[in-house]
Amino acid sequence: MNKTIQTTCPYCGVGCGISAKVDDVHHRLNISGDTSHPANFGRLCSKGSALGETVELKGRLLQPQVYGRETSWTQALDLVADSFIRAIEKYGADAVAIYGSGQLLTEDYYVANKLMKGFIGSGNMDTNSRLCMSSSVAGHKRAFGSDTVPGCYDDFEQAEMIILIGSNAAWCHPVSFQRIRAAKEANPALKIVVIDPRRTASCDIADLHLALASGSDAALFNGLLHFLSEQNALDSAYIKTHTEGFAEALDVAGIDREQLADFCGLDKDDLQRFYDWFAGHKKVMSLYSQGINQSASGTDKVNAIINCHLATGSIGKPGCGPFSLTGQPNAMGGREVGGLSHQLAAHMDFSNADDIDRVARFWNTANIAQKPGYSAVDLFDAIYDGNIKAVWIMGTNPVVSLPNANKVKLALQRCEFVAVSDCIKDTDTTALAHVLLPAQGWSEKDGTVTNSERRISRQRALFKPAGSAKPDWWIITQVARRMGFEQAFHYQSPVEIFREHAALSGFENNGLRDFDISAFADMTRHDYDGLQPTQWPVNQAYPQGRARFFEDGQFFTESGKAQFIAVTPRRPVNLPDQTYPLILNTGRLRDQWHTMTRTAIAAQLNQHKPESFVEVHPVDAERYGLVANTLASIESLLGAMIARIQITGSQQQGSLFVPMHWTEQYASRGRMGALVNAVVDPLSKQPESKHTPVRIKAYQPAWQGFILSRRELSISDPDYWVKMKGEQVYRYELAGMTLPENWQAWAQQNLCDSAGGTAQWQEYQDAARGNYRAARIVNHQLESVVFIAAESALPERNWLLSLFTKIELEKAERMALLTGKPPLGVVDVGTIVCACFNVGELTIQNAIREQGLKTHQDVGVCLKAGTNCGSCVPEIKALL
Ligand SMILES: Nc1nc2c(c(=O)[nH]1)N[C@H]1C(S)=C(S)[C@@H](COP(=O)(O)OP(=O)(O)OC[C@H]3O[C@@H](n4cnc5c(=O)[nH]c(N)nc54)[C@H](O)[C@@H]3O)O[C@H]1N2
Ligand SMILES: Nc1nc2c(c(=O)[nH]1)N[C@H]1C(S)=C(S)[C@@H](COP(=O)(O)OP(=O)(O)OC[C@H]3O[C@@H](n4cnc5c(=O)[nH]c(N)nc54)[C@H](O)[C@@H]3O)O[C@H]1N2
Ligand code: SF4
Ligand SMILES: [Mo]
Repeated sequence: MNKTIQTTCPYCGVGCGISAKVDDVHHRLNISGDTSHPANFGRLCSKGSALGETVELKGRLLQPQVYGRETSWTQALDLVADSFIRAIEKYGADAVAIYGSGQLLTEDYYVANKLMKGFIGSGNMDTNSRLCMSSSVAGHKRAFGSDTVPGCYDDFEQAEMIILIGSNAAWCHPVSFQRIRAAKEANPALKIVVIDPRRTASCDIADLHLALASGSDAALFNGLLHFLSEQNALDSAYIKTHTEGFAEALDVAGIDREQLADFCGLDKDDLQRFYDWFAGHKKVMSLYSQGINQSASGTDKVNAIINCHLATGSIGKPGCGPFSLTGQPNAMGGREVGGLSHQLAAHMDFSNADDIDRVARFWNTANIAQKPGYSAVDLFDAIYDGNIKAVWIMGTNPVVSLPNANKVKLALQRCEFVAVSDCIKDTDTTALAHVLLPAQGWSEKDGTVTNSERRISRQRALFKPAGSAKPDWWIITQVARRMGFEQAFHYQSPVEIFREHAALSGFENNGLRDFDISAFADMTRHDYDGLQPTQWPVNQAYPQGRARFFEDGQFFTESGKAQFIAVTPRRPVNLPDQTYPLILNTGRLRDQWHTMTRTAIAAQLNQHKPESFVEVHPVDAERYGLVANTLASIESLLGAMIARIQITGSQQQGSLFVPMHWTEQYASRGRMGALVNAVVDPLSKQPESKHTPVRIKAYQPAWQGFILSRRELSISDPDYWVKMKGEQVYRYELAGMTLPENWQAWAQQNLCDSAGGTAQWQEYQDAARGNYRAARIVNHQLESVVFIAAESALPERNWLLSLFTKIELEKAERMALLTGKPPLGVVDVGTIVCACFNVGELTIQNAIREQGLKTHQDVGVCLKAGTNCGSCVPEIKALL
C-alpha cells in the first residue's frame, strides 16, 4: 500500500521538509519537497532528492556483532554495560566516554547525555559538533550570555546585504542558497558578498568576492568595526543602552588600512568597497560556517563578526544579524541537550553550580558530573594515552573526520573496549569496534531535529526497521538499565523522552535561559506525531514559537546587555615553512555527505565528482611539476594522501583544497583526516581543519587504468584505487608502482570469477607502449572493461559507463568498445553536471553551441538542467 508521510531530510542544517510516498512492498520511496515546510517550501537539493536511492539494505548493519561475530541484542548490550561497569569500577567514571553526533535525533542525544553526565557521573560525553559548531557556541555565549541564533530564514528576503563568510552555501546549504538567489533575482539591489579564500560556487551570485588569506577573518571584521566608528556609522544609542565593552573592542581594532589589506591578502579597493557597503546598509546579514568555526581563532572570528552587528544595532530585527549556519541535521538539537562535554543539558553548563544542582534535582540523581569532560581531540588523545578504557561512538566516523586521524585509528586499536552504533556495516570506524550495534537509519527512526533557525521538526519512520536494527535511544536506554539505572531510563517511546527534555528546558527557567520548549512538556503522543515545524522557544510567552531573539535588546548575560569582545587577530597556529610550504584547506562537495556512508550508495550522487581530487593554482602546478588529471601525493607532518590533480584559478596560490569525503572504504589513499593538524581553538576546542601546512609532488606510477564492472570486485592490491558506484556499474580508478608480469593474467584474475554465463572476451594489447584493454561480454551484456596505460592517456569513461545500462550491446558498440569512444553518430553526454536530471557537460555544451543558448534559464528550458535544486547553475554558467 502506498502512503505519504511527512518527514525531515537527514542531511544538512537547512532542515528541509520531505514528503515521502512509501511503497512498503518494494521498499521504495518517492521523495518530494514538502511544500508546507517553512525551511524549504517544497524545494530539495540533489542529496535530499536522491534519498530514495539510499534506503537499500545492502551494506546495512543488520545484526549486533561482538568481536566480529553476529550475536543477539542481549549479549551485545550486556557486553557494553559490563565493559563500562568494569572500567568504571577499576579506574573511575572518567575512564569511560561517549562520542556522539549531530546526526543523532534529539531524543537519542538526550538519553546519551543523561546517562554519561547524570548517572555515570562523568563529563566525558562529547560530539562531532566539537568539529563543527563549537566556536559558534562559544562566541554566542561570550556575546549574548546564551547560545542563541538570533534570526531566521525569513530574514533573507528582507535583507539589503548578505555576507557569506567561510560558507559555501551553494553546495552545503543549497536550499537556503537558492532562496537567497531568488531574493536577489527579485531585488537586484540586494548585495551579496562572499568571503572565502577560494572562489566557490557560492560566488556565482556574489557582487563581491573577498579571497582573503586563510585565517584572517578576525582582522577583516576588526577593521570593519574601526571603519564603522570612523564613519560615524555606529548606532550609538544601541551601543549605550544594550551593550558593554565597546570601547575596549574598538581600542584593539584600529589598524592602518594598507597594513590590514596586506594582512588579509586583499586588494585595498575591494576591502574598501566591502566596508562602504556594510556601513551604507541597515539590514545586513552575516551568514557564516566552517571557514569561521574551524579555526584556532574561531571563537574570536565569531565575536569579531558579532561585534560589528552590535555596533550598528543590526541584530534582533528583520533582515539582519549574525547567523551561524548549522551543518548537521541536528547540530542545533545537540546543543539543546548539552551534547558538548562542557555543557550539561537544556542550555545549562558546568560553569554554573546552580545549573548542576538544578539538573541533578530534575534528573533525581546523586551522581551528576561536576566538571566538563574531554573535548573531541583531547578525548581521543586520552584514549591513545590509555586514560580512557572504554568508549562508545554513535553516529559519527572519527577515523576519517577527526584531525590527525591516523592517531585516532591507533587510539581505537589500543583501546580496551570500543562500541560503535551505526546503521552502516563497513566504515573506517566500525572496522575497529569490539561491539557493533545496528542503529535504525533515516526512514526507520522516529524523533525530532532542530535546524539552523531553531525550528524543531519531526523525522518520521517510513519503513519497518532493517534486520534487527533498533533506535539509538533504545540501545542507550537498554545499556543504562543494565548499568543499574532502570528508574531514570524507563522510556517506552521517543515522545516520553521529548516530554522530559521539554520539561527540563522549562524547569526553574523563568526567562533565565533562551532554550525553553516547556509548552511541549505535556504533549500527547498524538500531538507529537502530528508536530508541525516550530521555532523555539515554545513556552507560555511564545506558545506558537518565536522567529527572532533580542528584539527588545535584552540578552542573557548577567547585566542583560550584549558583550563586545576585544579581539586580537592571530595567524593560524602552524604556518607553512620550507618543508611544508602550502596550506591544505578541506571541505565539502555538492553531492556527498561527509564520509559518504550513505550518499555514495546513490549512483546519481557519485557522478558529480567520482574521484578524490586536489585543487591547485596554476602557478603552484607549474612550480611543483603537476599535470592536470594525473595523481599527486600530498604530505603533512602527520600523514599522506593521493588525489587527482585539478588545476584551477579559483584556488589561491600557496593553498590546496581537498574534499573531506573519501575514506578507506572508497579509496586506498584518500583519507584526508590523516594529514590535518590537531590544532584547536583555545576557547572552543574546535580543530583548525582548514589550515594544515603540507607539501605536494607528482605521484608517478608505472601504470594507470580503470575497470568498470557490473559486479563489485576485489582487485588484487593496486597501490592506488578508488571505487565508485554508478548506474549498474562499479567504477575503479587504479594505479600501480609495479607492472604485473602479464596483463592478460592480471585481467583474468581480477575480472573472471565475477559473473556466470559464457563470457566473450575482447582484448587489445600494445606491449611496446604498455597499453592493455579488454572487455567481457556475458549473454550479450557488457560485464566489464579494463583499460590500462603505461604512457598514453586513457579515454573518457562516460560513454563506456553508459553501456552498462543497456540490456544488449549493439554491433557498432561492440566494435567500438576497446577504442573507448562512441561509434560515429552516437553522442557522448560528458561528465554529469545536473544530478537531478542527469544532464552531462557535453550535452549542455552542444546545446549552447547549436541552439545559441545565452542564460542558465535558456539551458533549463531546453534541457531541464538546473531547474530542480539549482545547485548546478554555477557550473552551467561556467559552461556558458
Ligand atoms: N553537500 C554537503 N553539504 C553539507 C555537508 C556535506 O558533507 N556535504 N555537511 C554539512 C555540515 S556538517 C556542515 S558543518 C556544513 C559546512 O558548510 P560550509 O562551511 O559551507 O562548508 P566547507 O566546505 O567545510 O567550508 C566552507 C568554506 O570555508 C572556506 N574557508 C577555508 N578557510 C577559510 C578562512 O580562513 N576564512 C574564510 N572566510 N573561509 C575559509 C573554504 O574554502 C570553504 O569554501 O555543510 C553541511 N552541508
Ligand atoms: N578536515 C576536515 N575535517 C572535518 C571537517 C572539515 O571540514 N574538514 N568537518 C567536520 C564537521 S563540520 C563534521 S560535522 C564532521 C562530520 O564527520 P562524521 O560525523 O565523522 O561523518 P559522517 O559521515 O556524517 O558520520 C556519520 C556516521 O553515522 C552513521 N549514521 C547515520 N545515521 C545514523 C543513525 O541514525 N544512528 C547511528 N548510530 N549512526 C548513524 C553514518 O553511517 C556514519 O558512519 O567532520 C568534521 N571533520
Ligand atoms: S538543503 Fe538539501 S541536504 Fe540540506 S536539508 Fe535540504 S534537501 Fe537536505
Ligand atoms: Mo558539521
